[in-house]
Amino acid sequence: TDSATPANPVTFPPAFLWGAATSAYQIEGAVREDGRTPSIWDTFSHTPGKTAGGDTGDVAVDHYHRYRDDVEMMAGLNLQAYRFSVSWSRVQPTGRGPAVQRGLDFYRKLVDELLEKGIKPAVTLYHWDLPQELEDAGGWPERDTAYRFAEYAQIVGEALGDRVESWMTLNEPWCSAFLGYASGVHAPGRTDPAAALKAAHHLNLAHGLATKALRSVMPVRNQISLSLNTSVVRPLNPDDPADLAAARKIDDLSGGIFHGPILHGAYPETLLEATSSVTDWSCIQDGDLDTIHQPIDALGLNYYTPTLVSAADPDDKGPRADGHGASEHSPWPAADDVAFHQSPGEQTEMGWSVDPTGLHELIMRYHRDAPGLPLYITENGAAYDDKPDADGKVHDPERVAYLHGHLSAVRRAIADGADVRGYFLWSLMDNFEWAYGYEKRFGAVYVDYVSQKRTPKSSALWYARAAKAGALPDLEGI
Ligand code: GBH
Repeated sequence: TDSATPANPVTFPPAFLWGAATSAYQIEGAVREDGRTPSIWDTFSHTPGKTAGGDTGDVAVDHYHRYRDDVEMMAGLNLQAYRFSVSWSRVQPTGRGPAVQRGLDFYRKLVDELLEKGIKPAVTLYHWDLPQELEDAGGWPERDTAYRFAEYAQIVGEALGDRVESWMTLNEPWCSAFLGYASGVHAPGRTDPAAALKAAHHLNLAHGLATKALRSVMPVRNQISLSLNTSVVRPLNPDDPADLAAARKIDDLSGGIFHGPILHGAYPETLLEATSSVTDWSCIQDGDLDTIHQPIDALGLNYYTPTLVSAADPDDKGPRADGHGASEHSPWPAADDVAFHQSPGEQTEMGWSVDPTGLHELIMRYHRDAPGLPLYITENGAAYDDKPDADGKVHDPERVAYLHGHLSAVRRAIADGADVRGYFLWSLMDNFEWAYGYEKRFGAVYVDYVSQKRTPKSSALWYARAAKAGALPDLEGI
């Protein structure tokens, strides 16, 4: 059930991993230090009009200088695992060639601090910050970028493979391809649907090539995976075949386009047909699908909210619920016949509806489609309008309820047979929320952006108790 009582707590398997997640550009700052060069997010955030308030990641939450204190804070919050990403242009400033040791050293030191505190590091190699030089050479729509990524993966794998067991190649390739190259609300801000579809294929190829490269340099015990943000797509009217077709199309464009080749070695036929007016898919070369279809050791799922769609009159696009800032350009290629609707129910500060049933549905889907593959929830969380009280404490009962609801959904999926091994709350602390800048706070820990002071919100304290007990504390007194 969803409501834990002291007599009947929602308990998790003992080995279940309680973690939190961040990404490099969102927290590190220090964008010009130790040889780091600009990534596409430096360029984009410094382009007027691209982010709320012109916010940039120049300082972010200064984690590059505060990582020791941050790890100590994680330990104080009983975290068992920490998922972070590596900034490619810190390691390979031009996106190619030899590594900068000072860049690698930062991650070595971070990992050593984590291990010393008994916190399991989980590394994401790419959380959207392509070296600008590679974008100048064509970016993800260019095939060579996939080979550059594999080279970078090998460098980081060689440097950290002895002490990091958990590896993710890509975070949410959907966002990289379609928010970056179709709607343009993310870096590099291009609005070319054909380029976005090519980017998607090259991201898949990059994942496959990097997986091979990592295997060639790392101990066999290490686990390789990636994090997908497959939409949980719901048809407005489940009895209307046109709405079901719309849902199918968005499911292909958000999920099948990645898990098709990665898990099953093929793109869905329905996807290839639906997008044929935009691309002939000649970017898929002989052997690519075999390369992409590498065995992986786990799958990471990121979930925030479901997506509600119906069929639309192509001339009257209808409402578009797009959680990523206004753009006249859709992130969905060849989907003018789909209308997007606000999902029912309570909403977070992002305008995203709170619906834990979607997380259960998502997990069960991969439990069925990828039998035997261990699953991790690599991101889940919510933005709320958090402010310190007069006593300096930050009370965020909505976030506690959000976490309780979603963790209960994870527990239900485990009871239903799914092999979910862990959960990473998004995010450890408030940070640079991409196009929304610092306006949206996803952290369990509050950050004062002037003093950089960290204050655990009540959700962080609640989650710390859950992590320690391996069970969800009830909501009394929150
Ligand atoms: C994640 O992206 C990121 O990995 C993380 O860096 C970020 O801070 C966090 O979530 C919070 O945003 O309505 O058409 O846009 C999540 C991005 C949000 C993408 C929901 C898909 C729904 C489809 N996802 N979105 S649409």
